[in-house]
Amino acid sequence: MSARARGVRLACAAAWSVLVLGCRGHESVAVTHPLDPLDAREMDVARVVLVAGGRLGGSRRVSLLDVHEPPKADVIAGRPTRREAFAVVYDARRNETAEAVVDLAARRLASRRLVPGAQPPLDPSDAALADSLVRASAAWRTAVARHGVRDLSTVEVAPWSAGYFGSDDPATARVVRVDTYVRARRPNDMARPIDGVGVVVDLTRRVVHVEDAAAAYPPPDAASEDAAWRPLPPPTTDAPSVTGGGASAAAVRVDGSLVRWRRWRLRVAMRPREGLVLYAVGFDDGARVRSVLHRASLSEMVVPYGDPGPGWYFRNSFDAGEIGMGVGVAALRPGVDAPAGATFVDAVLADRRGVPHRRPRAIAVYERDGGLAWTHAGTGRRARELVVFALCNLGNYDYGFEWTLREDGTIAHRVLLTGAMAARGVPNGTADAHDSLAHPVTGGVAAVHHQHFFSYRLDLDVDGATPNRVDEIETHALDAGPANPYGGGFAAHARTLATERAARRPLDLASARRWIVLNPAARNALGQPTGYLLEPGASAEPFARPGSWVRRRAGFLDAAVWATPFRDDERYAAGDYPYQSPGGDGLARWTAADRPIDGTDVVLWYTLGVTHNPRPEDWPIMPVQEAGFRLIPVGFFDRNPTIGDR
Ligand SMILES: [Cu+2]
Repeated sequence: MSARARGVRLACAAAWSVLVLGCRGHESVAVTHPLDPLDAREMDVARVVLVAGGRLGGSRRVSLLDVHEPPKADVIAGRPTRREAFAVVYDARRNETAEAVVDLAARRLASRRLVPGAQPPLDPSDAALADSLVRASAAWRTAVARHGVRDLSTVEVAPWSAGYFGSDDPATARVVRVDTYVRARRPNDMARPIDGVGVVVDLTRRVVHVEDAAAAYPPPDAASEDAAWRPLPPPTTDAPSVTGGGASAAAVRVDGSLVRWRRWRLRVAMRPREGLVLYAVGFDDGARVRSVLHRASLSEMVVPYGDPGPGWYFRNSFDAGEIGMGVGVAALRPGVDAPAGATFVDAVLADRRGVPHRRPRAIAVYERDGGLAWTHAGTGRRARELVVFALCNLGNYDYGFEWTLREDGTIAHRVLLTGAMAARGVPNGTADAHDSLAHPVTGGVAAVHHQHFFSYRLDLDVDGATPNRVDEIETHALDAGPANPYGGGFAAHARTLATERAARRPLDLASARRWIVLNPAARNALGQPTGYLLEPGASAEPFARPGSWVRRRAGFLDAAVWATPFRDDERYAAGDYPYQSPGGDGLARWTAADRPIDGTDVVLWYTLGVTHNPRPEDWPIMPVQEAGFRLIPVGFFDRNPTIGDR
């Protein structure tokens, strides 16, 4: 979107819908939207206000600078909203975290508060300080030397989020844990781990504590690293290959955050914490644009590793809340990360000083072939689908987030996992000695078993924000007896989940359990309430024990599905500040009140899991592994909506 367009709106502080792209029949669409991320000019205003008020600069740095979203009620009603910036500022000297809201039109600080005991995400300043403290530590140098590494100029240290294990009070300590590696020659920094050297750094007190495992053996050598990059002999066929995905940008219109493709209308944004966010998603049925999703985002994620030993037990990265998914957004390479024919959308993110930086090609939007749409008796047609894609690099891992919208009303989400697995060194020649906790993947390297959990916040507004409800659908075999004489009978049953506690639900393969968000005030031609159904894909149960620190901190793992009544300030499943958090926050805390959800503006939360048992084929860089879920219309239409479409 142009700065000029934003300026016009800021100047008049008017209803956001006054600026329209033009009308096409019944459709008039605003260029901008109240949930749009801050642009560079707005970030500049926020920074100037914070610095002028003495709230930024010196030992204070920006941890987060993002739009302060206006109340949803105002957005839905189309009422005028204020553009505001939300900043999280960390004062390293005082070890204090503060939140500030800046009124951008008035250029003034609207509010500010300290958040006692809150630790903001790990950032490059923390990493740099941890690096220098570790390198100055005699205990660390001794530990590294014990593993046969003398030349410290070849050694890299990698910071990890600290976790929380009953000590390291976030009110008094800011802790980073550090891994040690021999510097890699290839693009996999995990290839030459110095095993068992765990370092705990308290940045507040500048204290370094080294946990060195008893066994010491040298890290893998350069030849071992190179061996993993040796290609197979070339294939024997000369047939030309097809690359790039054959995408078309021509069918897609992108104006600022607004994406229009066939019947779909949606907004896309790159946000510093959540990464790729979709909002104002609606389906144009020819008469009007019908609301489906108000906002869909990654709420939090966690990656628990199974090895309980030194250097590993703490690894439970909350990659969104402890680092920032959008902070790690990659510039997509046309023809590699996304098809060359895609439309690319830039993002603007602030650095530690609050200075905006343009991040090119943060989001790719394109149409691609969608396979077969439907067919029967010589009729049928091919499907097309719209893809919205972003790629985020979080240290060793890379996560792709792909939303696909189809002409039949389906919204599919896939998360793509690639990059370098976290690995430990093992004595050379180990083939399977570590296979209970880790699996050898190349000479001298074993990758540790771990899980990835992604918690999505799905604010479905099916034909409007309210009243929505959540029904659970289960299918059960009929009892044997006269009503089921041949034993093959089964039937589907629906029940409404009335309150938050009732809506904490596990997956259940045996009953094909599904959840549907319904709007009883909107009916299809058959008289049924219109709805969208959450269809889980492959998933995983957490192996960390109930009551363990990671389970307390990632309380959202206690159920695959949660439902809450909408609240503007309930956005992150593990709470606003998971770094060093002792837990109990987020979904676990909010839903303890057991608020009613039937008839409210329902938010559905879904956590999908991947159990990653490493294999040699995942080394040196993992082929993309994927997991996902679908939102599919149920009674939202009267029939297959693609009949008659061309
Ligand atoms: Cu993994």
